[in-house]
Amino acid sequence: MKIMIIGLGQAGSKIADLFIKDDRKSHIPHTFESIAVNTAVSDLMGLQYIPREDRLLLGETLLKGHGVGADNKKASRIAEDEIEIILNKISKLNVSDFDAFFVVAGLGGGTGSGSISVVARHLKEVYDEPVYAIGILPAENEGDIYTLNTARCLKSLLPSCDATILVDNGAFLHSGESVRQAYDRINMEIVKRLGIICRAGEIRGKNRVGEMIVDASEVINTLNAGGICSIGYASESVKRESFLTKFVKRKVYEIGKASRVLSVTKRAVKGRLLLPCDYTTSQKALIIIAGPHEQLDRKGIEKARKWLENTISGTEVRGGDYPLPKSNYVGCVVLLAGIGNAPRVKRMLQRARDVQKKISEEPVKEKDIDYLLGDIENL
Ligand SMILES: Nc1nc2c(ncn2[C@@H]2O[C@H](COP(=O)(O)OP(=O)(O)OP(=O)(O)O)[C@@H](O)[C@H]2O)c(=O)[nH]1
Ligand SMILES: [Mg+2]
Repeated sequence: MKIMIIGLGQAGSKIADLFIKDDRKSHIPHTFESIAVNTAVSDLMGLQYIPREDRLLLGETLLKGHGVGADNKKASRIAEDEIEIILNKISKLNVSDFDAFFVVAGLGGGTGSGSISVVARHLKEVYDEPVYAIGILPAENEGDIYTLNTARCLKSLLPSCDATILVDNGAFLHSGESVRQAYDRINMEIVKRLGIICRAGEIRGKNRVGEMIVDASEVINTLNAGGICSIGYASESVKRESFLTKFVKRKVYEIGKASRVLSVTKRAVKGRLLLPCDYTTSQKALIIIAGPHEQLDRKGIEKARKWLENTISGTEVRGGDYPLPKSNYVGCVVLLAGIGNAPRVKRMLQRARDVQKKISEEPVKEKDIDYLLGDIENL
């Protein structure tokens, strides 16, 4: 599957840059291409893998490259005014080769939060390919302005793209750790999980063709459920098979493999999802089992698919494998789409409503001074 990533703001650009770093480690054909967009020149300079000519600075005359300072309304206006800069760049990158767009941003800041739905809307107007958002929710301790920005952003983002994969920064914190300290780990989780989903259907030499290939249309059909999506991951280390185990103990090993595939799938769904949510309310799901050939047990994948089908509200669960000949792990990625109940998002929206109310009731200090000066005699 070939994906064009548009990284917006600092979080979005860093994650896009990491997608490219990870992608360039493997052989061509590449899965991801990316551009980065920001209003702060310093953040664009910090990127390493997205070529300089594909890093776009918006609002230069107004902001002089200094950013919008968490003002997502200002960023939204700038993105709307300068959308041609982004669309022109994308049109030069052979869009007909791509299966889908990812627009990526931290939803609590200014630039990414304000521009992500503007970009998604314009891409949908211009291209037939689906547009998926990857949105980073601030951790609950990140402050009121981040919460309000996120709520404003989600209101326009959800209807602007085909599906929105949410990531909760708070879900990945170790105790005593700050959000900043966790960024690299969270970004790696996003790139690892989506990398497996997007690469699973690619043919990369004889030993790397799966028996149950998940091609682009299966990923797109799953994401067609729309709305809010999340992704789970779990893995288990495995011993590589010797000649002896392969032929003499075949039966025993096969039973073990099938139940391993089922248990690793259950752990992926019940463990740390990118967005913690009630997974049973999903409309559609996709399971990918990655690992050495001999571990990708067909019956196990079928069992895992059946189990998930009986677990979620919807009935469409797709499944497939992704051979990684040299791996010592069996990994499982589960994409959950069209999630009906995400308490974390509801809590955040409730808090945003409270913040908005507090702001509208707060006496504005400048107005008080103006009011008091009103009765003072002029010079
Ligand atoms: N997971 C993750 N979150 C990040 C990262 N960098 C920033 N964030 C989060 O993203 C939100 C802020 O968004 P940024 O991307 O920094 O803001 P921006 O889009 O550059 O907006 P302005 O700087 O205000 O113009 C906060 O919730 C941060 O915790 C990162 O590398 N990874
Ligand atoms: Mg920034």
